[in-house]
Amino acid sequence: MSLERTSDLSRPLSELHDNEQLKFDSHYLRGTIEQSIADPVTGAVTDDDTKLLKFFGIYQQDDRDVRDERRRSKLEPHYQFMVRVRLPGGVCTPAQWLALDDAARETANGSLRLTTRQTFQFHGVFKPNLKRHVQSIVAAGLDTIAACGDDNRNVICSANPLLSPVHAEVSELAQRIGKHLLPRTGAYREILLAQPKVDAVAGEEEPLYGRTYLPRKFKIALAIPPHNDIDVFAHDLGFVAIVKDGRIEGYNVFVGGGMGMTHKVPVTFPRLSDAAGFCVPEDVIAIAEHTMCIQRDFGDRKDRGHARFKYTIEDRGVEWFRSELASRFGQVLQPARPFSFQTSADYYGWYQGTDGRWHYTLFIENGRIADRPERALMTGLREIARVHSGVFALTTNQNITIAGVREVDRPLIEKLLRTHRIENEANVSVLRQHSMACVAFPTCGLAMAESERYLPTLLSKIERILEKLDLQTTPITMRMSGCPNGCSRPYLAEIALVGKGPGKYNLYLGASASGDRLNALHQENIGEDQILATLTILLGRYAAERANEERFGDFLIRTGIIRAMHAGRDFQQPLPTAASVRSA
Ligand code: SRM
Ligand code: SF4
Repeated sequence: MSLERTSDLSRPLSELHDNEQLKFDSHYLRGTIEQSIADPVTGAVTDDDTKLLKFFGIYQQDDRDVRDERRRSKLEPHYQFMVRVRLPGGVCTPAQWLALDDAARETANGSLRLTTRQTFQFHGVFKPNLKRHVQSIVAAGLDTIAACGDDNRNVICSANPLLSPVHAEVSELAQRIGKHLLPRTGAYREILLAQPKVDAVAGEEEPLYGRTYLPRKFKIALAIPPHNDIDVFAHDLGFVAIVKDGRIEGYNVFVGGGMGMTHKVPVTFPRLSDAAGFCVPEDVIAIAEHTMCIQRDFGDRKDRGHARFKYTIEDRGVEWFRSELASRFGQVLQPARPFSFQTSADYYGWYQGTDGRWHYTLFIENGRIADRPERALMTGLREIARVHSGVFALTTNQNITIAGVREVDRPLIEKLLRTHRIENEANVSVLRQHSMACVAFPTCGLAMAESERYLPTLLSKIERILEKLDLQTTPITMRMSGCPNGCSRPYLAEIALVGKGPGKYNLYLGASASGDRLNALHQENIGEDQILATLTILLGRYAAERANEERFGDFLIRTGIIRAMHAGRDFQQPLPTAASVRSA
């Protein structure tokens, strides 16, 4: 692997990944998207335009449930698009909620999907509806720019801005960082919003990104201790607010986190970020910009499997980063300051903010908002949006907080929750409240196994085990991903299942509950029977042997059943475990 500087300006494009040439030649992401969308012969766009459209929050997909059937019938795949909204900080107004709900019904598959990065996804948007769909999002005062692609993604932060002045300040900062790092190309407006072309020289330059943008996606997150709801160590760049007497003194800066890996390719691995230092609030945006630009210039542009910032940091070290940052920023980061996290879970139900207003965090199973016979979630939330005077704050655990409810309005919101049978208490076990699954089938082109559609059933079976052991009120984080890319941040769950093939998963165990310790591979390629058998044994031991208040992940580490993993290169190796457990 090369440690040379690898930005588009320093090496011939011919030596780099094909995507670099594509970006370079795309005229700031225009490519032939316009023609591809207009082509009536196919429901798809060209391969190159598929890659470029990602920069605008749009993924081409096909319905994998009918892929084989259509192939047999000699039909092209059932092409459709996933559209992801850019929502820095995860906040929208009730009016925006209603507009997105309308868009889901009119030009998508009738559901909304809350993501692990605090935003909305639409699935099942067909090509003839694509522009109209995006335009309806933009008409609501939102957009989809840079929600995907080799750029700075949605900036996420501790969820609810109305909880306290500190939360409001962090949320506002997340929005400012997101805005500052936005691509400036006019392609989005021209092609998707049908606005007139702007002057090529004045309007289309990308001062931060250049013609080849970033080597890969770049993710920024801001956390407010003691709550690590955003899993701050899982992101390329993390800021942890250091709060004293209700005032933010500054932020600890963490670099080089990420989840994605490829099965059986040990040079790929999830990684927790390293502390790089402390900065004052006024410097955050400059540090975010410089850090992103360091990755722009030094990230691997040849091997996309090695192109995330976590590999730049792993290869070069955090001291190298500190000095590179200092040379660009003109200042050395101060030493990181002490802080501690207690949990990465959401606080559910009703709670009060510093100004006396109420907030209700509603559990949304795997983030999917749709009406089911037993639970009219989509209708219920629409009815709430019609009367709610605060905001909706999306959490990175795929849930929603109905935020800023006045005392006088609380009975009405409670009534609507009850009428549509969507309140937490009626539906959700403690285990389920601490669970997440990525989308996977039928839309995700990379899925190897089911996730969103399977986790609810599996949880019901694990709930029965917990009840027998009298553990039903004990919080345990459980996450599932349909492939090792880790979109549900599974490597930070106490119990994680990562898809290997149809019905088969790798079982990872032993992460901390506060998001500062990765789990480790325990069993490979196992099906449901084996999963339940293993968990029955381990949870049984936990029920019998745990120390007071000890979390399941910590118990597994303390007893040596799982060896703690902090960073990488040996993450994919199966670990030695107690014989009794191994034979389960
Ligand atoms: Fe993800 C790719 C869904 C959060 C790591 N992710 C995908 C795609 C777009 C599949 C594709 O490339 O064709 C998935 C679309 C599925 C679908 O049908 O909707 C997808 N990722 C999701 C979401 C919707 C999962 C969810 O259930 O909520 C999340 C959307 C977040 C958002 O709003 O922006 C989502 N993805 C994540 C996270 C979690 C996070 O960022 O906190 C990760 C791990 C963190 C990280 O980036 O390291 C993540 N997604 C990936 C990767 C692996 C990247 C890597 O470094 O190797 C891929 C594959 C890729 O980029 O090549 C991927
Ligand atoms: Fe798709 Fe894999 Fe992400 Fe799940 S983890 S959404 S299967 S890319």
